[in-house]
Amino acid sequence: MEAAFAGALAGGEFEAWYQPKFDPAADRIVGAEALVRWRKPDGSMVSTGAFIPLFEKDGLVIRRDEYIFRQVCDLQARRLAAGQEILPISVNMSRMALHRADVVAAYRAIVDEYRIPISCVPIEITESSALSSLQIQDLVKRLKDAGFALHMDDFGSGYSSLTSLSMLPFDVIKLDKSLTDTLNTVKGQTIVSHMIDIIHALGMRVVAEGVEDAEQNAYLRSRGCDAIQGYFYSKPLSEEGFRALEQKNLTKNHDVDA
Ligand code: G
Ligand code: MN
Repeated sequence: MEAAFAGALAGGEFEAWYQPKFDPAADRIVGAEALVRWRKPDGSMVSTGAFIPLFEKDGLVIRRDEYIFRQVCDLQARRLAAGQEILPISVNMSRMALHRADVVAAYRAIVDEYRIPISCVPIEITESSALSSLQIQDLVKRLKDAGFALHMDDFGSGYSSLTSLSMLPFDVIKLDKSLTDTLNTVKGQTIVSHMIDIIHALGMRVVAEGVEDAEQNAYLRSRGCDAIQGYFYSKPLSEEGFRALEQKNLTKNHDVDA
């Protein structure tokens, strides 16, 4: 599997797919998250559930993350050249990046190489390891100093702690799907509603992940959640699918304005 993975990386078999983020109040696309997908030369897709956990422990993940980052910078550069609106597209950075001393400089150099605004490629990091929290703190600060917008991924799951909200300079907090899943209970609503207030009071924005139905969406919208990501609006899409959806969205908004 490891050899297959290295071969796939070299062979360009990894693709960035895009899951849109929507502003629930304005009902329009405000950004996207790039997610890795593996397409075999025969055209079949390898299930993400099957290969992501396998390589989370391996250094190959660092190269995969950088590859996807490059794909996203390339897409943003093409949008810029075409005079299109540049919506931010966030990329995931694995904790494995902690083992690469030059990761911040390398990412910054890629942004410069593609001549894109650094604000259009936010970085998502999971603050999930109590043991390495000092190292995470250092990485997050260095990314921030380099100019990157930072999104805390999967907040509310695993080892993510409330302390990190005050300690780390994130711009956006992404509420984990496990929190969204509790919205069918009054207790779950109470926690999420107050989390949104805390995050706003700290000067950060909130994205809810894994929103799958209209009730969850309506509640989050009523509580002022800044953006929604999940199957309710859209699954991750190929670049082509994402651009088509965006086009439809623009047309829709244009109709409303007219
Ligand atoms: O760790 P992170 O939150 O970056 O993972 C995102 C993953 O969650 C992607 O693989 C994506 O396909 C999946 N995902 C996104 N939205 C939904 C959703 O509404 N429901 C479920 N079950 N999975 C989702
Ligand atoms: Mn993510």
